[in-house]
Amino acid sequence: MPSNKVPDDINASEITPKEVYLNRREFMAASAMAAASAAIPSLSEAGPHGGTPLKTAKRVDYAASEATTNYENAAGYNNFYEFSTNKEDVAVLSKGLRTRPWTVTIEGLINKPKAYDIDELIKLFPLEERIYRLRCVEGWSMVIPWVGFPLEALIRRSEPKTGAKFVEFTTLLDPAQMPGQRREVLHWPYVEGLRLDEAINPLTILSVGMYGEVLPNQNGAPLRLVVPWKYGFKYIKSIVKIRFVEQMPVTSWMKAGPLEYGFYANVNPEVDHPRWSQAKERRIGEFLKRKTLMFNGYAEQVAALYAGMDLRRFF
Ligand SMILES: Nc1nc2c(c(=O)[nH]1)N[C@H]1C(S)=C(S)[C@@H](COP(=O)(O)O)O[C@H]1N2
Ligand SMILES: [Mo]
Repeated sequence: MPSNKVPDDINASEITPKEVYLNRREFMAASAMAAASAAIPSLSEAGPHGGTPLKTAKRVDYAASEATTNYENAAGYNNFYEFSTNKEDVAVLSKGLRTRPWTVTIEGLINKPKAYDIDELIKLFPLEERIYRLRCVEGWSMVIPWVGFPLEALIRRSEPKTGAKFVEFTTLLDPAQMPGQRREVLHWPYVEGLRLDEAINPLTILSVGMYGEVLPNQNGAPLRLVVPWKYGFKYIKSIVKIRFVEQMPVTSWMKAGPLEYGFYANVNPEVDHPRWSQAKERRIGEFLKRKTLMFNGYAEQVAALYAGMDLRRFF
């Protein structure tokens, strides 16, 4: 069940002076370079945030140099209903999630179905750093330096058949490890989906890390989707299955609130949520609200995907 309250304003403890995160950003750039020049990191060599450093082949800033959200907020203010509906509790409750060994099954309408071990999967594709805005449907936003690889690379390798029109993603189902799954907060397991052309768009990545290190559990370790022109709920975490299908998948949020959470979920300041406006957003770490951008600022890259579609109807 989606939360029934209009999102709270971000409390004062989350507001970080600009100098602090700008310095952090420079610090991050330096540490990313240090990580890149290091030998293959072993688990004992933790990065500045305590995670294993990841090597990236290239780095592109898709957030117009807007300040990167500080790590403590990105890793401490999380939506991950499998653990808790309280954003501040997710980090602690997800600490024990076992992310190794981890299998990701690629199946459905493809010529090359396969169960990949996560470490095998990660080694197949060069990792990149992508700095993207993330806009949650609740009205807050962040700028995150993700580490990942284009979903397109995995899709090409899997050779979709002509009947494949959509891609369905599924999160781990394990109530023993995920206390939130012991309650019917959502229809478990969490399911999300993309149209195939959205899935192969160059902006779409599978993320395995952020801030130069492996993903913290609360951010969706070991593998999560990142689709920066869509609302945050599309960024499904801790993926165990990717299935190619002919029909549009019915996602967990569509089941929870079909009039509130559509399949497309494109960020659109002109189409309000039934219970609140989507015209503005509060960037975590900033005081004044800023205007939400069409397709979260990525219209140039993705608007053509929706040419001729009524975006009020296909919300
Ligand atoms: N499996 C799963 N994935 C999920 C969620 C969830 O509850 N379960 N929440 C979504 C929502 S609403 C948002 S805004 C983002 C938040 O990602 P973050 O915690 O890394 O900022 O994760 C998305 N992915
Ligand atoms: Mo969200």
